[in-house]
Amino acid sequence: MIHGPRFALKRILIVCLVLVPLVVIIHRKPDLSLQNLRWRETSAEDNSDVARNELKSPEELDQLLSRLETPLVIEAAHYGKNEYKAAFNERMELLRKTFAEPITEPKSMHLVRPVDPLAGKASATILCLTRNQDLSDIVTSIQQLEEQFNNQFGYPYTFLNDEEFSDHFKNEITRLLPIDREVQFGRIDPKMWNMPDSIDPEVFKSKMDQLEDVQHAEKISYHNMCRFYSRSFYHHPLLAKYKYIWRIEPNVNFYCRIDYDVFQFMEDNDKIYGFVLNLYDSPESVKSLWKSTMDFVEKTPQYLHRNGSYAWLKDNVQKPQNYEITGGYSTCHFWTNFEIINLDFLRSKPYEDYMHFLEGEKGFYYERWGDAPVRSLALALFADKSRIHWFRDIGYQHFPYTNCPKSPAGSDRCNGNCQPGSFAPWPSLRSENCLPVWIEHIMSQQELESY
Ligand SMILES: Nc1nc2c(ncn2[C@@H]2O[C@H](COP(=O)(O)OP(=O)(O)O)[C@@H](O)[C@H]2O)c(=O)[nH]1
Ligand SMILES: [Mg+2]
Repeated sequence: MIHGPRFALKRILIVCLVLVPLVVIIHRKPDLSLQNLRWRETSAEDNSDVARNELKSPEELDQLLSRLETPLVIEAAHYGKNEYKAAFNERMELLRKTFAEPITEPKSMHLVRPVDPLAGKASATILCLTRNQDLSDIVTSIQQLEEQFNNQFGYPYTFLNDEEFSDHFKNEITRLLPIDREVQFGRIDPKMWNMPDSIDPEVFKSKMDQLEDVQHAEKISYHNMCRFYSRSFYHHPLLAKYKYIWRIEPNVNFYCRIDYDVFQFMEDNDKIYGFVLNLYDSPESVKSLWKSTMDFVEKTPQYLHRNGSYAWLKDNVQKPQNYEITGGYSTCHFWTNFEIINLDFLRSKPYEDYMHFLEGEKGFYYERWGDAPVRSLALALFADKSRIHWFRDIGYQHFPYTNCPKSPAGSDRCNGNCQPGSFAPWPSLRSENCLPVWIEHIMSQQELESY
């Protein structure tokens, strides 16, 4: 009798402990299916490999390392012209079919609309690295991004430059945006930007003379930019308070309205990286990057993610010469002029250690390593592939490449200024598209069905 009320109290407590969180979950995310819940659980678990020091066994590490040594299609090394053509056509057909499907926006779960109290509230900024003379080109990019997305969400802008922004630049940008919009202008510390002392300018020059066919190889400023975007930008004090950035560049086009908060989408779906275009690179620009990366991986194999995007790195079918020249890297990479990044990934130990190692390899100057292949290698090796999202719905162009979704009949979401499924103005560039590898070998069923 004495224990009766206590027992009842205990029961009430247990019921509350179980029911209250359940009610909260159901209330917050009314459309969470069991499948989605599982997806969240899996990616959260996988992501914490390094952080939780979940050591992989020597056998598992051997398996992962051997996948990094194995080309995607072993027989492709002996393909004749006809076999190559058949394989290439199959990939183009996959692209054609994918882009023939009308889409709007992720069917996902819970999209945050402009009226939602969470709209515009993610810890995020739109990031533009520009020079003063790029003003008119960055204005056209911003006008379109505002019109298609940001006038509904009001995310702040951060402008960075290796020189001081002129008053003219700052005034024009401020005039362009609504009066209450937060805008920051920052100068980059020369130590973050300039060629470091470890690089010998004479050696740099002689190496670049040999790379004359590689775009921008002769421009020191381009090397500075690639190194900055690879290993430094996320340390800029103006970005310290943000978790996400959306990078934009001068002179890009946005063709379709985005009526949901993409940063909240990243957060809600546990994504760390969003891209729209995915290409092969000039192999001469990254001739030793794969070898350096494998040296790093051999020193730190525990950083490898067991659900990494390895097949994408190992494609040897479409550009066998790239695979050959780099000693085993397809050169597939996310085209980083558009990227939405969870900066926690860049600030993580695997990424930072990798950047430190690459800096010592000197390829930002003695070759012309781009931030795109560097970022892509880090993501493919150290991140769970299910946390990388192809924003199929974002109509985008940075010359000469385009991502142009097809809309359902009657939809006015896209403005008609791009041809659905178009990729490049010249057919000869079709082979530069690495998206078919991503679609076929990396995307899960869930991702494939997410539009
Ligand atoms: N402030 C500054 N920005 C640069 C410099 N070089 C390139 N950028 C920026 O870096 C990004 C990439 O440069 P871009 O010329 O578009 O390279 P591409 O797209 O690879 O041809 C753009 O946002 C440029 O505005 C530079 O020397 N100074
Ligand atoms: Mg550009």
